[in-house]
Amino acid sequence: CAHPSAKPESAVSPYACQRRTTLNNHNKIFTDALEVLAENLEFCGNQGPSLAFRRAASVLKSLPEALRCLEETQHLPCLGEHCRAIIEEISECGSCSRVEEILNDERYRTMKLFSSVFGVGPKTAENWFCRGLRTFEQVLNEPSIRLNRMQTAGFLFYEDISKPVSRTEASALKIIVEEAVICVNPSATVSITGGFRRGKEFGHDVDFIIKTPEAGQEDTILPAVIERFKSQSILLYSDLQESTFDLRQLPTHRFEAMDHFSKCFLILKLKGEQETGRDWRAVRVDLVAPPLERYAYALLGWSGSTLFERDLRRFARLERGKLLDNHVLYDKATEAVLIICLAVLRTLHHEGFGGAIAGVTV
Ligand code: DCP
Ligand code: MG
Repeated sequence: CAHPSAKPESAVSPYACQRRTTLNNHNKIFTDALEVLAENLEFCGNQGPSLAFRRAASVLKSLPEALRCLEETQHLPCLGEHCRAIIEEISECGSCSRVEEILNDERYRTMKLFSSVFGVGPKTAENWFCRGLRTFEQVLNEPSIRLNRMQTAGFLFYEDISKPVSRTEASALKIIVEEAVICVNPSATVSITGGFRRGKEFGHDVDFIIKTPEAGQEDTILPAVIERFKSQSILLYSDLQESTFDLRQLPTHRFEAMDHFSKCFLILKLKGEQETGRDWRAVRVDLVAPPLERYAYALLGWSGSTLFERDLRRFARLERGKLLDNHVLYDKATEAVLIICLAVLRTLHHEGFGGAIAGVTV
Protein backbone atom coordinates (compact mmCIF):
# COMPACT_ATOMS: atom_id res chain seq x y z
CA CYS A 1 0.00 0.00 0.00
CA ALA A 2 1.22 3.50 -0.62
CA HIS A 3 0.81 5.47 2.56
CA PRO A 4 0.46 9.16 1.64
CA SER A 5 3.18 10.07 4.15
CA ALA A 6 5.48 7.13 3.25
CA LYS A 7 9.08 8.27 3.59
CA PRO A 8 11.62 8.02 0.83
CA GLU A 9 14.51 5.63 1.41
CA SER A 10 16.88 8.23 2.80
CA ALA A 11 14.46 9.83 5.27
CA VAL A 12 15.15 7.71 8.34
CA SER A 13 18.74 7.52 9.52
CA PRO A 14 20.13 4.27 10.95
CA TYR A 15 21.66 6.37 13.75
CA ALA A 16 19.37 7.27 16.66
CA CYS A 17 21.32 10.53 17.09
CA GLN A 18 20.14 11.65 13.64
CA ARG A 19 16.49 10.92 14.24
CA ARG A 20 14.06 13.31 15.84
CA THR A 21 12.01 11.19 18.18
CA THR A 22 8.58 12.19 19.38
CA LEU A 23 7.75 11.65 23.05
CA ASN A 24 4.48 10.22 21.80
CA ASN A 25 5.17 6.68 20.60
CA HIS A 26 2.68 5.87 17.82
CA ASN A 27 3.87 2.29 17.44
CA LYS A 28 3.75 1.09 21.03
CA ILE A 29 2.08 -2.20 20.12
CA PHE A 30 5.16 -3.13 18.05
CA THR A 31 7.87 -1.52 20.20
CA ASP A 32 6.56 -3.17 23.39
CA ALA A 33 6.84 -6.57 21.69
CA LEU A 34 10.34 -5.87 20.33
CA GLU A 35 11.46 -4.69 23.76
CA VAL A 36 10.22 -7.88 25.42
CA LEU A 37 12.30 -9.87 22.91
CA ALA A 38 15.31 -7.61 23.62
CA GLU A 39 14.93 -7.86 27.38
CA ASN A 40 14.61 -11.64 27.23
CA LEU A 41 17.89 -11.86 25.30
CA GLU A 42 19.57 -9.52 27.81
CA PHE A 43 18.45 -11.85 30.59
CA CYS A 44 20.22 -14.66 28.70
CA GLY A 45 23.39 -12.55 28.26
CA ASN A 46 22.89 -12.17 24.49
CA GLN A 47 23.64 -8.45 24.24
CA GLY A 48 24.31 -8.40 20.48
CA PRO A 49 21.00 -9.85 19.25
CA SER A 50 19.19 -7.86 21.93
CA LEU A 51 20.63 -4.64 20.56
CA ALA A 52 19.13 -5.44 17.12
CA PHE A 53 15.63 -5.50 18.67
CA ARG A 54 16.35 -2.30 20.64
CA ARG A 55 17.46 -0.55 17.43
CA ALA A 56 14.35 -1.73 15.58
CA ALA A 57 12.13 -0.45 18.41
CA SER A 58 13.96 2.88 18.42
CA VAL A 59 13.38 3.36 14.67
CA LEU A 60 9.65 2.67 15.09
CA LYS A 61 9.48 5.11 18.02
CA SER A 62 10.82 7.88 15.80
CA LEU A 63 8.00 7.56 13.25
CA PRO A 64 5.52 10.45 13.20
CA GLU A 65 2.59 8.07 12.73
CA ALA A 66 1.48 4.51 13.38
CA LEU A 67 2.53 1.96 10.77
CA ARG A 68 -0.44 1.05 8.60
CA CYS A 69 1.01 -1.84 6.65
CA LEU A 70 4.15 -3.92 6.42
CA GLU A 71 5.25 -2.28 3.16
CA GLU A 72 5.91 0.91 5.08
CA THR A 73 8.76 -0.83 6.92
CA GLN A 74 10.53 -1.67 3.67
CA HIS A 75 12.71 1.42 3.57
CA LEU A 76 13.24 1.69 7.29
CA PRO A 77 16.73 0.94 8.64
CA CYS A 78 17.47 -1.62 11.37
CA LEU A 79 14.36 -3.70 10.59
CA GLY A 80 15.46 -7.12 9.36
CA GLU A 81 13.33 -10.06 8.22
CA HIS A 82 12.80 -11.25 11.78
CA CYS A 83 11.49 -7.89 13.03
CA ARG A 84 9.28 -7.49 9.98
CA ALA A 85 7.78 -10.94 10.56
CA ILE A 86 6.95 -9.92 14.13
CA ILE A 87 5.35 -6.70 12.94
CA GLU A 88 3.35 -8.66 10.38
CA GLU A 89 2.13 -11.17 12.96
CA ILE A 90 1.07 -8.41 15.35
CA SER A 91 -0.70 -6.53 12.54
CA GLU A 92 -2.63 -9.64 11.61
CA CYS A 93 -3.28 -11.31 14.97
CA GLY A 94 -2.96 -8.47 17.47
CA SER A 95 -0.03 -10.17 19.23
CA CYS A 96 3.12 -12.16 18.57
CA SER A 97 3.15 -15.80 19.72
CA ARG A 98 6.85 -15.75 20.65
CA VAL A 99 6.33 -12.63 22.78
CA GLU A 100 3.32 -14.21 24.50
CA GLU A 101 5.41 -17.30 25.18
CA ILE A 102 8.16 -15.18 26.76
CA LEU A 103 5.68 -13.20 28.87
CA ASN A 104 4.41 -16.50 30.30
CA ASP A 105 7.87 -18.00 30.70
CA GLU A 106 8.78 -18.66 34.33
CA ARG A 107 12.44 -17.72 33.83
CA TYR A 108 11.61 -14.41 32.12
CA ARG A 109 9.00 -13.50 34.71
CA THR A 110 11.30 -14.30 37.61
CA MET A 111 14.28 -12.49 36.07
CA LYS A 112 12.07 -9.46 35.44
CA LEU A 113 10.79 -9.50 39.01
CA PHE A 114 14.22 -9.91 40.64
CA SER A 115 16.00 -7.39 38.42
CA SER A 116 13.34 -4.81 39.24
CA VAL A 117 14.97 -4.51 42.67
CA PHE A 118 17.48 -1.65 43.01
CA GLY A 119 20.93 -3.28 43.24
CA VAL A 120 19.94 -6.57 41.60
CA GLY A 121 21.46 -7.04 38.15
CA PRO A 122 20.86 -9.88 35.68
CA LYS A 123 23.65 -12.03 37.18
CA THR A 124 22.22 -11.96 40.70
CA ALA A 125 18.69 -12.43 39.36
CA GLU A 126 19.84 -15.49 37.42
CA ASN A 127 21.69 -16.86 40.44
CA TRP A 128 18.54 -16.61 42.56
CA PHE A 129 16.44 -18.15 39.79
CA CYS A 130 18.87 -21.08 39.37
CA ARG A 131 18.63 -21.73 43.10
CA GLY A 132 14.92 -22.33 42.65
CA LEU A 133 13.78 -18.99 44.12
CA ARG A 134 10.74 -17.43 42.50
CA THR A 135 9.38 -14.77 44.87
CA PHE A 136 10.74 -11.93 47.04
CA GLU A 137 9.53 -13.80 50.08
CA GLN A 138 11.63 -16.83 49.15
CA VAL A 139 14.71 -14.63 48.57
CA LEU A 140 14.27 -12.80 51.86
CA ASN A 141 13.77 -16.07 53.76
CA GLU A 142 16.71 -17.88 52.17
CA PRO A 143 19.37 -18.04 54.92
CA SER A 144 22.30 -18.47 52.51
CA ILE A 145 21.54 -15.16 50.72
CA ARG A 146 23.32 -12.12 52.08
CA LEU A 147 21.96 -8.98 50.52
CA ASN A 148 24.40 -6.10 50.04
CA ARG A 149 23.57 -2.60 51.27
CA MET A 150 22.09 -1.49 47.94
CA GLN A 151 19.84 -4.57 47.65
CA THR A 152 18.72 -4.19 51.26
CA ALA A 153 17.63 -0.63 50.47
CA GLY A 154 16.11 -1.90 47.21
CA PHE A 155 13.82 -4.30 49.09
CA LEU A 156 13.12 -1.88 51.91
CA PHE A 157 11.88 0.87 49.59
CA TYR A 158 10.72 -1.40 46.77
CA GLU A 159 7.15 -0.20 46.60
CA ASP A 160 8.07 3.49 46.49
CA ILE A 161 11.00 3.32 44.09
CA SER A 162 9.25 1.06 41.60
CA LYS A 163 6.52 3.69 41.28
CA PRO A 164 7.29 6.13 38.42
CA VAL A 165 8.53 9.57 39.42
CA SER A 166 6.48 12.40 37.90
CA ARG A 167 7.84 15.63 36.43
CA THR A 168 6.22 17.53 39.34
CA GLU A 169 8.10 15.33 41.81
CA ALA A 170 11.31 15.79 39.80
CA SER A 171 10.88 19.59 39.98
CA ALA A 172 10.30 19.39 43.76
CA LEU A 173 13.49 17.35 44.07
CA LYS A 174 15.40 19.87 42.01
CA ILE A 175 14.59 22.54 44.60
CA ILE A 176 15.83 20.24 47.38
CA VAL A 177 19.04 19.30 45.55
CA GLU A 178 19.70 22.90 44.50
CA GLU A 179 19.25 24.14 48.07
CA ALA A 180 21.71 21.56 49.39
CA VAL A 181 24.27 22.20 46.64
CA ILE A 182 24.16 25.99 47.06
CA CYS A 183 24.36 25.62 50.83
CA VAL A 184 27.68 23.75 50.54
CA ASN A 185 29.01 25.70 47.52
CA PRO A 186 27.19 28.94 46.60
CA SER A 187 28.91 29.13 43.21
CA ALA A 188 27.78 25.66 42.07
CA THR A 189 24.75 25.08 39.84
CA VAL A 190 22.41 22.14 39.30
CA SER A 191 20.70 20.93 36.12
CA ILE A 192 18.28 18.13 35.62
CA THR A 193 19.44 15.50 33.14
CA GLY A 194 18.43 11.94 32.08
CA GLY A 195 14.89 11.31 30.85
CA PHE A 196 13.43 14.52 32.30
CA ARG A 197 15.93 16.57 30.28
CA ARG A 198 14.60 14.81 27.19
CA GLY A 199 11.08 15.95 28.09
CA LYS A 200 9.71 12.72 29.55
CA GLU A 201 6.80 13.08 31.96
CA PHE A 202 7.84 10.11 34.11
CA GLY A 203 11.10 8.43 35.04
CA HIS A 204 12.44 5.64 37.22
CA ASP A 205 14.74 8.12 38.96
CA VAL A 206 15.79 11.77 38.78
CA ASP A 207 19.26 12.55 37.42
CA PHE A 208 21.12 15.76 38.23
CA ILE A 209 24.45 17.14 37.06
CA ILE A 210 26.36 19.61 39.21
CA LYS A 211 28.61 22.29 37.76
CA THR A 212 31.39 23.62 39.98
CA PRO A 213 33.51 26.57 38.80
CA GLU A 214 36.86 25.69 40.38
CA ALA A 215 39.11 22.69 39.82
CA GLY A 216 38.87 20.14 42.62
CA GLN A 217 35.45 21.25 43.84
CA GLU A 218 33.84 18.39 41.88
CA ASP A 219 35.51 15.95 44.29
CA THR A 220 34.37 17.58 47.52
CA ILE A 221 30.85 18.68 46.71
CA LEU A 222 29.05 15.32 46.72
CA PRO A 223 30.19 14.18 50.20
CA ALA A 224 29.15 17.60 51.53
CA VAL A 225 25.75 17.42 49.82
CA ILE A 226 25.18 13.92 51.24
CA GLU A 227 26.00 15.25 54.73
CA ARG A 228 23.51 18.05 54.19
CA PHE A 229 20.76 15.56 53.23
CA LYS A 230 21.64 13.52 56.30
CA SER A 231 21.31 16.54 58.57
CA GLN A 232 17.89 17.26 57.03
CA SER A 233 16.84 13.64 57.75
CA ILE A 234 15.93 13.02 54.11
CA LEU A 235 18.74 10.61 53.25
CA LEU A 236 17.49 7.02 53.07
CA TYR A 237 20.43 5.52 51.15
CA SER A 238 23.66 6.75 49.60
CA ASP A 239 26.39 5.17 47.54
CA LEU A 240 29.17 7.65 46.82
CA GLN A 241 31.52 6.76 43.99
CA GLU A 242 34.66 8.82 44.05
CA SER A 243 36.16 10.06 40.81
CA THR A 244 38.50 7.75 38.90
CA PHE A 245 38.69 10.27 36.07
CA ASP A 246 42.07 10.60 34.38
CA LEU A 247 42.60 13.62 32.12
CA ARG A 248 44.97 11.64 29.90
CA GLN A 249 42.59 8.73 29.29
CA LEU A 250 41.28 8.56 25.72
CA PRO A 251 37.91 7.09 24.77
CA THR A 252 37.82 3.42 23.80
CA HIS A 253 35.91 1.70 21.00
CA ARG A 254 33.79 -0.17 23.51
CA PHE A 255 30.55 1.37 24.74
CA GLU A 256 30.77 1.88 28.47
CA ALA A 257 27.69 3.36 30.11
CA MET A 258 29.59 4.05 33.33
CA ASP A 259 31.89 7.04 33.39
CA HIS A 260 34.69 7.98 35.78
CA PHE A 261 33.28 11.17 37.30
CA SER A 262 32.37 11.63 40.98
CA LYS A 263 28.80 10.46 41.38
CA CYS A 264 26.36 9.19 43.93
CA PHE A 265 23.32 6.97 43.81
CA LEU A 266 20.80 8.03 46.43
CA ILE A 267 17.37 7.32 47.82
CA LEU A 268 15.81 10.49 49.21
CA LYS A 269 12.69 11.19 51.18
CA LEU A 270 10.33 13.44 49.23
CA LYS A 271 7.70 15.05 51.41
CA GLY A 272 4.11 15.17 50.20
CA GLU A 273 0.82 13.40 50.84
CA GLN A 274 0.90 9.84 49.45
CA GLU A 275 -1.80 7.29 48.60
CA THR A 276 -0.26 5.10 51.30
CA GLY A 277 -1.32 7.67 53.90
CA ARG A 278 2.33 8.55 54.65
CA ASP A 279 3.49 12.13 54.19
CA TRP A 280 6.58 11.18 52.16
CA ARG A 281 7.78 8.80 49.47
CA ALA A 282 11.21 7.38 48.66
CA VAL A 283 12.75 8.45 45.32
CA ARG A 284 15.89 7.33 43.52
CA VAL A 285 18.19 10.23 42.72
CA ASP A 286 21.54 10.22 40.87
CA LEU A 287 24.02 13.08 41.13
CA VAL A 288 27.12 13.47 38.97
CA ALA A 289 29.83 16.11 39.42
CA PRO A 290 32.30 16.31 36.52
CA PRO A 291 35.25 18.73 36.37
CA LEU A 292 34.19 22.00 34.67
CA GLU A 293 36.29 21.42 31.55
CA ARG A 294 34.48 18.14 30.86
CA TYR A 295 31.03 19.35 31.93
CA ALA A 296 29.62 19.50 28.39
CA TYR A 297 30.55 15.87 27.66
CA ALA A 298 29.12 14.70 30.96
CA LEU A 299 25.87 16.58 30.32
CA LEU A 300 25.67 15.09 26.85
CA GLY A 301 26.40 11.57 28.16
CA TRP A 302 23.88 11.79 31.00
CA SER A 303 21.07 13.10 28.82
CA GLY A 304 20.53 9.67 27.23
CA SER A 305 18.76 7.73 26.02
CA THR A 306 21.20 4.83 26.22
CA LEU A 307 20.64 3.97 22.55
CA PHE A 308 21.01 7.61 21.53
CA GLU A 309 24.36 7.74 23.37
CA ARG A 310 25.45 4.47 21.84
CA ASP A 311 24.60 5.65 18.33
CA LEU A 312 26.16 9.06 18.87
CA ARG A 313 29.44 7.31 19.66
CA ARG A 314 29.02 4.90 16.74
CA PHE A 315 28.31 7.84 14.42
CA ALA A 316 31.34 9.77 15.68
CA ARG A 317 33.57 6.73 15.15
CA LEU A 318 32.27 5.32 11.86
CA GLU A 319 31.18 8.49 10.06
CA ARG A 320 33.59 11.04 11.48
CA GLY A 321 36.67 9.10 12.63
CA LYS A 322 36.32 10.39 16.18
CA LEU A 323 36.05 8.60 19.50
CA LEU A 324 33.46 9.93 21.93
CA ASP A 325 32.51 9.05 25.50
CA ASN A 326 31.16 10.86 28.58
CA HIS A 327 34.58 12.48 29.10
CA VAL A 328 35.85 13.72 25.75
CA LEU A 329 35.83 13.65 21.96
CA TYR A 330 39.04 12.47 20.34
CA ASP A 331 40.04 12.94 16.72
CA LYS A 332 41.88 9.82 15.60
CA ALA A 333 43.43 11.44 12.51
CA THR A 334 44.94 14.49 14.21
CA GLU A 335 45.23 12.79 17.64
CA ALA A 336 43.58 15.92 19.06
CA VAL A 337 41.41 15.98 22.13
CA LEU A 338 38.42 18.16 21.36
CA ILE A 339 36.90 20.07 24.23
CA ILE A 340 33.37 21.24 23.44
CA CYS A 341 32.05 24.28 25.18
CA LEU A 342 28.46 24.62 26.34
CA ALA A 343 27.52 27.03 23.57
CA VAL A 344 28.44 24.41 20.96
CA LEU A 345 26.56 21.76 22.89
CA ARG A 346 23.42 23.90 22.80
CA THR A 347 23.80 24.25 19.03
CA LEU A 348 24.18 20.48 18.77
CA HIS A 349 20.94 20.05 20.67
CA HIS A 350 19.12 22.33 18.26
CA GLU A 351 20.62 21.02 15.05
CA GLY A 352 20.74 17.32 15.82
CA PHE A 353 23.90 15.93 17.34
CA GLY A 354 25.06 13.56 14.64
CA GLY A 355 25.11 16.02 11.80
CA ALA A 356 26.95 18.60 13.82
CA ILE A 357 29.68 16.45 15.36
CA ALA A 358 32.00 17.08 12.42
CA GLY A 359 31.81 20.79 13.05
CA VAL A 360 32.89 20.61 16.67
CA THR A 361 35.87 22.83 17.34
CA VAL A 362 38.23 23.22 20.26
N1 DCP B 1 24.33 7.21 32.64
C1 DCP B 1 25.70 7.15 32.58
N2 DCP B 1 26.40 6.60 33.60
C2 DCP B 1 25.74 6.10 34.68
C3 DCP B 1 24.34 6.16 34.77
C4 DCP B 1 23.65 6.74 33.71
O1 DCP B 1 26.29 7.59 31.61
N3 DCP B 1 26.44 5.56 35.66
C5 DCP B 1 23.59 7.82 31.54
C6 DCP B 1 22.81 6.82 30.75
C7 DCP B 1 21.51 7.45 30.53
C8 DCP B 1 21.43 8.65 31.47
O2 DCP B 1 22.69 8.72 32.10
O3 DCP B 1 21.54 7.90 29.21
C9 DCP B 1 20.35 8.53 32.48
O4 DCP B 1 20.26 7.22 33.03
P1 DCP B 1 18.91 6.59 33.52
O5 DCP B 1 19.17 5.14 33.76
O6 DCP B 1 18.37 7.36 34.67
O7 DCP B 1 17.98 6.68 32.25
P2 DCP B 1 16.87 7.75 31.87
O8 DCP B 1 16.90 8.92 32.78
O9 DCP B 1 17.03 7.99 30.42
O10 DCP B 1 15.55 6.91 32.06
P3 DCP B 1 14.55 6.85 33.31
O11 DCP B 1 13.44 7.73 32.93
O12 DCP B 1 14.13 5.42 33.40
O13 DCP B 1 15.27 7.31 34.53
MG1 MG C 1 16.83 8.75 34.88
